[in-house]
Amino acid sequence: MFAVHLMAFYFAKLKEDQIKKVDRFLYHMRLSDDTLFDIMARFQTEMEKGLAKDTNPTASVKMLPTFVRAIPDGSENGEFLSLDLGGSKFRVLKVQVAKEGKRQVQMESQFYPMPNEIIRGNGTELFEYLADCLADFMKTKNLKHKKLPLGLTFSFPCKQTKLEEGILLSWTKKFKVRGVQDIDVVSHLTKAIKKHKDIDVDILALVNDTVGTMMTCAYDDPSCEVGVIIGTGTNACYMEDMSNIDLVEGDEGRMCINTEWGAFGDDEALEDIRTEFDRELDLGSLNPGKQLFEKMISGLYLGELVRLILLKMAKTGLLFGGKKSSALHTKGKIETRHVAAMEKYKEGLANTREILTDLGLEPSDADCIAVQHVCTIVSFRSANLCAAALAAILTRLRENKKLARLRTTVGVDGTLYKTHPQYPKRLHKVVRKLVPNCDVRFLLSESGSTKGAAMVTAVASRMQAQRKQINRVLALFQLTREQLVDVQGKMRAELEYGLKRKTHSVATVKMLPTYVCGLPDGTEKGKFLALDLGGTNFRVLLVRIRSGRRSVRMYNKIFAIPLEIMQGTGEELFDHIVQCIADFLDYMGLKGAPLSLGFTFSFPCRQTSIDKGTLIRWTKGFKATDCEGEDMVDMLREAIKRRNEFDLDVVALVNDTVGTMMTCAYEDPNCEIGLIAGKWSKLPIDLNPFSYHAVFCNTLVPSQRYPSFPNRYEKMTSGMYLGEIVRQILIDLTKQGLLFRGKISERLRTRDIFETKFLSQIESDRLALLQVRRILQQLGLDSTCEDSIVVKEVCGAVSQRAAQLCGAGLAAIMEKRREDQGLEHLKITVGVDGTLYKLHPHFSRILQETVKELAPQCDVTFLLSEDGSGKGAALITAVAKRLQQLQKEN
Ligand code: 0WK
Ligand code: 0WK
Ligand code: BGC
Repeated sequence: MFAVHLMAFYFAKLKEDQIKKVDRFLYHMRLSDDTLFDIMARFQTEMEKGLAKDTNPTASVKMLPTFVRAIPDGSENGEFLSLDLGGSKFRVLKVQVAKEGKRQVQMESQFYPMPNEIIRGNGTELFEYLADCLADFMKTKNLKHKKLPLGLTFSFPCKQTKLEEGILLSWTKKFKVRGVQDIDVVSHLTKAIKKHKDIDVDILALVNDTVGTMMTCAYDDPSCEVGVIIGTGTNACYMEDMSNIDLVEGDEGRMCINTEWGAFGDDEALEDIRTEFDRELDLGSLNPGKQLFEKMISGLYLGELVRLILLKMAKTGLLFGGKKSSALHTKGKIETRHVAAMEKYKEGLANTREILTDLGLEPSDADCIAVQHVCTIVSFRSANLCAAALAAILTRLRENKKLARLRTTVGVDGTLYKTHPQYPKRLHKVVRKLVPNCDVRFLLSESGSTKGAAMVTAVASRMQAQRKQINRVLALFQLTREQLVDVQGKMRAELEYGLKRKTHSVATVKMLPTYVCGLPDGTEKGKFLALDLGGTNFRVLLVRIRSGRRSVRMYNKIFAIPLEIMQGTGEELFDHIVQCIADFLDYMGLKGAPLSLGFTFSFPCRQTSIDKGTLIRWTKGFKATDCEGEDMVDMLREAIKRRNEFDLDVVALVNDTVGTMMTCAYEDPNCEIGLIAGKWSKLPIDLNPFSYHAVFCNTLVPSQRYPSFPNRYEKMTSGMYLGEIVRQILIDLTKQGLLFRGKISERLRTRDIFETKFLSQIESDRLALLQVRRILQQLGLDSTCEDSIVVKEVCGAVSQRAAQLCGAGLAAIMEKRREDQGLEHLKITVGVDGTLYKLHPHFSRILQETVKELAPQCDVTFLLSEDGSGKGAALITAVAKRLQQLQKEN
């Protein structure tokens, strides 16, 4: 028994000595916590540099966008092919995702050798070899008759501008194939596959193995948002906020970033921790100066590092009594599987002796203990360095989410992580030490990255199919130049129809004379009352016109027109209007003052004089009875009489388009057209000597030619309807399962629930997708990023068509003005008003571009009416009063 204790003491002492000896020799490889925190901070800086547009070109950690925007959501299904190139083995797989709706994945795979002459040959040979393996696999699995989508796991740094493309930046690990760098590997593989006439494959996605690993694990654990490979090579990816990725358009949602952390330190950022052995290994590697971080971590290098250390220790007599063997001198003789074997708990020392013996050495016990500890230090440093970089990524995720504590899952794969006995434990422990405010679950990827690649391909093909269907719907709203010219031509014809006595009655565009014949000449002066009814707000205004200075002072009050008044009796409506006038005059202390009144009445009226206008029909939700066919000025005068409180002279009935034109003409005499692009859309034109307002809405008047479809033009162009059109489209797309996972909310079923102001909000460039999602939430819609992107596209398509159609109509009028005046070029101003034109982020620009395109010989100024049409109505009243005065004097 004493002998046993003596032996144990001797052995423990021996071990202690050897460990100390090795610790001293490899002092630089033992990284303190401070050093690890420092490396973590350095890596965080490198990530920033890689993500930023201006520093990315010089960054060593390239932070490559992968165009993988979402993890699997369980709706993926179908049959896919997958190639897995870049790890220790090359595999071809068939992946069946979610058969009969069950959330499961079945895989059949075949490994194929990667001969040296292929991985060190030229590109054409490589891709043809891959295509041959694929063809062989499809033959074996009887898939040649099928057209199948393929996902390519390509585990090398690739610059991507889309999912199905990958420009190789550089080879790493054992690969050094000529003629592939800086080329798109997808198109080259596609070309090679095409040579096999009997297989039909569509490469839909190229993914890095880290991304495939993250997706594979995310299929089982949706909180997985990091993928790490610690295998032949090493690397990591994670889901980054789009707003932090300068290299890709858009700020919405997230995208997976392939960090390519293997190149960390290629800019000498880690020279202080790299040792002579790292430098020696690098010099002897296939890519000196490159992948320096990887060369301190991954499986392709750990064994070689140990060999170089053992060789140096032998040379300095610290091992094997200074004896060396040719094997110990031979590069690559010690592999990482040997290191893993030597670090096994129980049989580690025995393995060490066996391995050293196989290397032609005669190791002593002390040597074996020492060598085992060398392995420990080398692999421990590897785990530490990995942990430091991973901790940096986890910290970034926590900060992106603005969380005090992050709960997340890291998907891991790679032979070193999987086969080295201590590696996972060491890595987890150090990560938790470096980021105590992160609860990290490490999930080993059982089925490799290809399952993940199939997921990405499944998502890509689903998105591709969806995109096709969505594009089909959106295409309905995309108007070609020919179509716009056609609309312009039709509008032009309708203008002529409307003007001609013979065709007026059948015309859809009614071209109603307004009896506004003259523009203000600056002599107008006095106080005028104006009413502005028919837009979003009902306003009563007092307009003080000062002669000679072409400026007016305005006081106004906005009043509501309750629905029951809009849809009550005509008498109630006009009594309500007069009540508002009374409140306003009270408020202005002008009750009883004799005032002339201009009445902006924005509904189609057939006028026979400036103060006589018969309502043709109500529009815009107004339905007051006993009004259609009645003279609106009479009804107002009767209501004023009924009130018998003030002395008002209703001088002019004006459409809001005419009021808007006049308001703008007061500043710019070139203004001969008024446009309302608001909740409703209309256009008046001044056609010598009469201004007509081409009430498109009067297309609303059922005429012989269009008995039943009133307001078509307005229903495609005005704010009142755009939201409703969007709602209809969203319902249609949701029914097709293309949006909101096919779930239509109760609120979305509600007519007019999707207000046009939502379009303006959703389409504003400043609004992040998150806010779009908030709007959709208000409609009871639980949306994904993709959903929000599609909703934004739908809004854009609908508002673009509206603006273009408005532009085509306006261009028709301008061209008529120009030709009527026999001008080669017409310089003209359009006075504009209306909430859609004023508030929608793109409407006015698209409308103006369309006019420019369709009426190139017109030099058009668009003048926004700041004061509304009420001012115009007052000016028209002043002009009418002036002309009346003139007539009296003559
Ligand atoms: C298995 C994955 C593959 C990846 C490999 C990395 O399916 O995509 O490249 O792990 O580990 P290695 O084989 O290099 O040890
Ligand atoms: C403001 C004008 C008013 C016109 C309105 C149209 O003062 O006469 O009806 O613009 O824009 P909407 O309010 O329909 O957007
Ligand atoms: C490559 C990475 C790959 C990693 C793991 C590295 O050498 O650059 O793209 O993810 O190895 O296979």
